[in-house]
Amino acid sequence: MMSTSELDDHSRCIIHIDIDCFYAQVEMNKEPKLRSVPLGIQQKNIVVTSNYKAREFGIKKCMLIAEARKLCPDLVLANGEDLHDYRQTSYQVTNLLQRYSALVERLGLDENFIDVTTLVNEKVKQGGDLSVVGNVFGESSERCDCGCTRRLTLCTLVAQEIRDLIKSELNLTTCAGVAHNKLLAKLAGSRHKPNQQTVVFPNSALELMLSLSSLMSIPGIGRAMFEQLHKSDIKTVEDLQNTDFKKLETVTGSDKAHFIYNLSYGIDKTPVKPSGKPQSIGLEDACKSISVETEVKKKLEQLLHRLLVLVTEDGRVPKTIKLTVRKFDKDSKISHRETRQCNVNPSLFTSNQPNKDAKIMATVMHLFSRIIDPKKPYHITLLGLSFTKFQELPRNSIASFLRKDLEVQSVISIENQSAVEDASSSAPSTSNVAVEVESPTPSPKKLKLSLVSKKRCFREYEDCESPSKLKVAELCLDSVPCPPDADKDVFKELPWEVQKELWDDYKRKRPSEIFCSSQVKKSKPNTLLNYFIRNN
Ligand code: TTP
Ligand code: MG
Repeated sequence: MMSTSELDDHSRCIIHIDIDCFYAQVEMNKEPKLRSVPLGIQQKNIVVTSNYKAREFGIKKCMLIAEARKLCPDLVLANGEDLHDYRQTSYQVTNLLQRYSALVERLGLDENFIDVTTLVNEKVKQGGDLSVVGNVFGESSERCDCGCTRRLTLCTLVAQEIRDLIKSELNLTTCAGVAHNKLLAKLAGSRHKPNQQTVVFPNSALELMLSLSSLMSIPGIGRAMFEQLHKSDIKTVEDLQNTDFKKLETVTGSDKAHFIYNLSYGIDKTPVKPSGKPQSIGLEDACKSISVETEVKKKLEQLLHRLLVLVTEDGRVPKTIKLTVRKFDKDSKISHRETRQCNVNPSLFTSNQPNKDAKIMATVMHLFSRIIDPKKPYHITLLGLSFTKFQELPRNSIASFLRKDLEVQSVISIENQSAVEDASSSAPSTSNVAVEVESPTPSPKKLKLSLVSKKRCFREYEDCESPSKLKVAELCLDSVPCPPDADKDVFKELPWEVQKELWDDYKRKRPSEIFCSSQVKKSKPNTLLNYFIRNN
């Protein structure tokens, strides 16, 4: 058996934070009366989590409601299907942790890793006697002499401070694990719950790994890998440690073999990767069966409405919308998902557009018609909507050129920040808004600057006369005529590809009208060149 200290580097200080009974705490903070009762959080017919009072009755995560009620007839249920408040709280916790280190990695909604090595190394220089705060995992009192003992001891103080801050600012209790890598920190944190913290020193890493009842308890080994290993008779952590490495490579492939072999010894070199904003923001809703378009539309309208709230809170400007439909095939009894996506007009999100929902819904329903043929019977068991790409300002574009120019001009003339915000809310430019929200934690100075720049942009664009003050969003290179039977306002807001498809569709159906009608003229391409000619 290897000794971890021979192979492992103990220089890092990692804290894993897990919020106690997360959804239940959010609900109890909204309604403090719930603190004194056994509380379950319901999604469909399942209790996804419960407060610790309810857990005393034996209620477990993902238990059926009926079963939970049998165990605890007085169980109070709160509906947890709308994740809005949980997401919001989750990001508040992450933001708070970012005060301690830039290296904060989110794991789901209620867990975060923080690498506080830099902070701890600063504290190490200060000297003084120290003792561990919280629990220590393991029987061994042997300590490594590379300096990790002092660092991890200091790290327990930092963990306590962080947990106190989360409690005082957000009224949430948490558990923390402290170790020199992510794997051990996560495992240590789950040892004493709720509202406690545990450190594991490197000499106890093996003991911690060998205490795991199943390979599935190792974060990093999922069900598929677990089953693969099981088939090869590798069933326990000890089995994995003692497996001939060549054999393991044939089971899992070389890279994975190295990774999980190291994990079994408590060695995890993966860094804490700072999580940016999510790459997509989406919602899904499973349903029994939907087979008429009015119901589809109603469901999608509800999803879109909630999704727009999330996007507004996120602050970025979406570029692409994606529709997911899960269809159930009655003959084969198989469900499968299909998705379609297309661009959305970013200006819909940056100005106070009337009928914004209706305009986006037109695009959504168009995507729907590309998945489902309404003339044939269908059974939908899930609908999902997400925004999958967000606008970034292209470097060296006319927009970024203008933005720089405007930022420089505008710093001088700020007096009232709230007035600036009002003006910016109706600013027609899309690009400038994207610049502001791309920065995850703008310093107050930066934020002020970008808000000002928005105000200035608005004014400049309003009086725009010269090509240099051209509205960037209007650099439309090839406009598509609106079919006479379509609503012009809605059509205007559709993405170019959708407009084109509608127009082509119209042309296909009624070619003669197009050539005869005096109202529908062949559109003149609106090129950049034309623009400059017109303005000069
Ligand atoms: P967990 O951290 O697993 O659970 P928890 O925070 O409720 O409880 P603990 O004190 O043991 O940490 O999950 C975080 C949240 O995720 C949980 O509050 C509810 C939600 N959740 C689901 O939606 N589905 C699930 O299957 C599980 C396990 C959790
Ligand atoms: Mg939790």
